[in-house]
Amino acid sequence: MKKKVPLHSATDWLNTFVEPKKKETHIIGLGGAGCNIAKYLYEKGFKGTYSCLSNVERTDLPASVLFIEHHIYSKEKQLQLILKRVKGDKEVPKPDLDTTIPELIEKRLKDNCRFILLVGLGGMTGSYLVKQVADYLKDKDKEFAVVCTTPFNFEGDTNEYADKIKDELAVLPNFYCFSNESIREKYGNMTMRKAFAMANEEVWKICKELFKE
Ligand SMILES: Nc1nc2c(ncn2[C@@H]2O[C@H](COP(=O)(O)OP(=O)(O)OP(=O)(O)O)[C@@H](O)[C@H]2O)c(=O)[nH]1
Ligand SMILES: [Mg+2]
Repeated sequence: MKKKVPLHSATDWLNTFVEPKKKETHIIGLGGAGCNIAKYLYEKGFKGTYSCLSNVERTDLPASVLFIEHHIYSKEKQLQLILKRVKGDKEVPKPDLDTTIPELIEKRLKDNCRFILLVGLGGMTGSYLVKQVADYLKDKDKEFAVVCTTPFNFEGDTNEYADKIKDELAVLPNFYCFSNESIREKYGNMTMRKAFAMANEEVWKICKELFKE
């Protein structure tokens, strides 16, 4: 005897073809903080593919995350910049750093995905590259969001620099910023590790709300 196919399962089957395929999300962690936040999202089960970039090798990232070690400045340049800061030169550094987007990242930016850029503003690697990557995506008309954090008040001059980059990024349509300091304001002093974890949780909440259909 011929087996009857229930009507509802037939329509379910049809729907799988009719429904447009949702774009995959590609998460890119830039700089040390960006890598940490990307790792946090991954461990929370945030769906997507992941790339991370830092000037320090990261062996703690999950195997499926594409990690790129990338140096926008030499050891000498880093020392120069640090000394400049130590001497109290308040001029926001705009040295001749290499802000070319690394090839492997650029390749990923061409994918038909939507993107989330994660960065802790205030350092150099992430803060310098996020603008270039965001401009590239904007230019290519890609769907993307930038989610960043700003430093703790006690990080001093770093805040000045973070604010400058934040102002530049704020013109983007999907720009979100979480202040690490707000964790201390709300919960008082605690270890950096705990405060970062709490800040990362807040960034994760922001990301969860993104690209909702
Ligand atoms: N929310 C959060 N913020 C972090 C974390 N780690 C560092 N930060 C913040 O991010 C800021 C930038 O630090 P990094 O990301 O290490 O800087 P970088 O982009 O790697 O730059 P360089 O190391 O200077 O080349 C710091 O001033 C901290 O306030 C983290 O795990 N979570
Ligand atoms: Mg770093």
